[in-house]
Amino acid sequence: MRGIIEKMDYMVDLGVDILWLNPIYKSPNDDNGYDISDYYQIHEEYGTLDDLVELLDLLHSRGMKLVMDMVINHSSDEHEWFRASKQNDSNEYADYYIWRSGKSGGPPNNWPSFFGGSAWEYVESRDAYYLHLFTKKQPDLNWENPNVQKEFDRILKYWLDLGIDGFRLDVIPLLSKDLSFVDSPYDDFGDTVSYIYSNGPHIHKYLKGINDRVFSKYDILTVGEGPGITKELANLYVGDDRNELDMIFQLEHMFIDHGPDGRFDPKPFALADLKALLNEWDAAIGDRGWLSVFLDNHDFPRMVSRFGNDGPYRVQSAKMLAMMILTMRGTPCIYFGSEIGMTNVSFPSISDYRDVETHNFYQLYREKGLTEDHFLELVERQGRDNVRTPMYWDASANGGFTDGIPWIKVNPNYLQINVDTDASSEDSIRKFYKDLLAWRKQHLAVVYGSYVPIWVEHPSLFAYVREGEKELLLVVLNFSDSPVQLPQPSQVEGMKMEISNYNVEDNIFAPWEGRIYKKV
Ligand code: ISL
Repeated sequence: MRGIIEKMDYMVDLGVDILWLNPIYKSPNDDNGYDISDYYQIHEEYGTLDDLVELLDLLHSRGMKLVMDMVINHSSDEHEWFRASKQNDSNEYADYYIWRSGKSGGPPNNWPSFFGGSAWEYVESRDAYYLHLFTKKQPDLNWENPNVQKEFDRILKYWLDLGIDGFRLDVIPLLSKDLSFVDSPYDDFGDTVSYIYSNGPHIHKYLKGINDRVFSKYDILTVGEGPGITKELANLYVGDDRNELDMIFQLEHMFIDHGPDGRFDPKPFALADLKALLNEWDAAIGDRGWLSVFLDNHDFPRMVSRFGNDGPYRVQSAKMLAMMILTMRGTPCIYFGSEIGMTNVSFPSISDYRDVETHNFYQLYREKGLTEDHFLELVERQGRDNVRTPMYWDASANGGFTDGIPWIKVNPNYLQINVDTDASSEDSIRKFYKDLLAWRKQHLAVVYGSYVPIWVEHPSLFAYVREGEKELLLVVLNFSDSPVQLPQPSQVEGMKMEISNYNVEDNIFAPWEGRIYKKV
């Protein structure tokens, strides 16, 4: 937090409105803070409560807001609730978690955990299994228990009373599960499991309850992370008449290149698939709900490496992707470092990686006979540590992030890709983001206007019209390494080019070129 305070001017200068912090509560860090052992304490490695208050005041004085992450589907197994719960089935906390007896010498059902292996762990003192949809150090809380609900009312109020401006709510559709625990028909670990586990029978009762008792009492933003929320179900969470959440992060496009076994089972995808998916989501949400627009976050690869070209067209494609997330309909979310075009990383050994998901799947894939080198290739493409290296400020040791030892090695390309180098380049990506963000704030059609896709069948161009009360904008983005002819030049007649990453106005779109036109 001292580091963020120190870099406040950087965020103000860029045009950031809201800062979302990943979890900073007390945690044994089995899953980078998504395993909370005390919901009322700040983890000392991030700073103190005083630091947080100072950060919050500073953000507010500079016109920004703070959204904190909150993990209410599971806690750490080191939380005092779980320590008590696992002792016996008669204590106050016995039903805070989901305990079941085993079946024929094994777990209660065949559910896999998102992070590999069974989702059930046996505990001798209770002669029962507890459910953990993530690691075994992340036991799922039992939301059927009114006491669990009361605990979280108190926790959420505690942070809101401190003055924070909202929550990003982790894996929110998992809060209610089908507790009949019917076997999953799938025998893979893929993202399909999120559709089985999510959207349980009481999910909307729980969310309406939290909204009624807590959220509605404050002027805040709530955004639910939505693995397993389908577009058909989305407006049940964010519809304007629902009183549940303000918006969700839908994740379907994050799974677009995952095969049946999930992220380490890569599958090619075509731009047409991505376009169709995003266009369908926009149509499903319509004017009733609201989404966040993003192409990367702490769980998925760097957007320039995944959706752009992090080789010869790194700068151009990073800017073009910025144009996309800043002009589609929804609240854009920028993950740190994308504004300087940070890329995926490739470490030489599995021991260089920190993420529990990577290590768990490494064990599983080794058992299946995969070599370390082969698995490393999969991790380089999809592992979460791609986005979890430090921020690179300059070309000094550790990218100027710390004089200490960072939790993970830096990407050797920090020598070229850092804030200093970017700033001194005529082609600065950050400057492009800054100008685009400032432009966006002057063009409300981008925020409130309708969204109408065009040229939907085109294999390389992603294009759409945003129309507000007073203006009409056309966005055209070339998602390819080759030049592309503008399909219908008549479409841009009577329009003026407002923003472009090449600044050449002709009928050919260069590789990864993006343009925003405005009707005059
Ligand atoms: O990436 C996934 C599977 O490979 C997703 O399904 C992922 O599990 C999902 O996005 C949930 O993520 C959130 O909850 C996890 C935590 O590890 C992630 O960092 C968090 O964003 C458990 O708390």
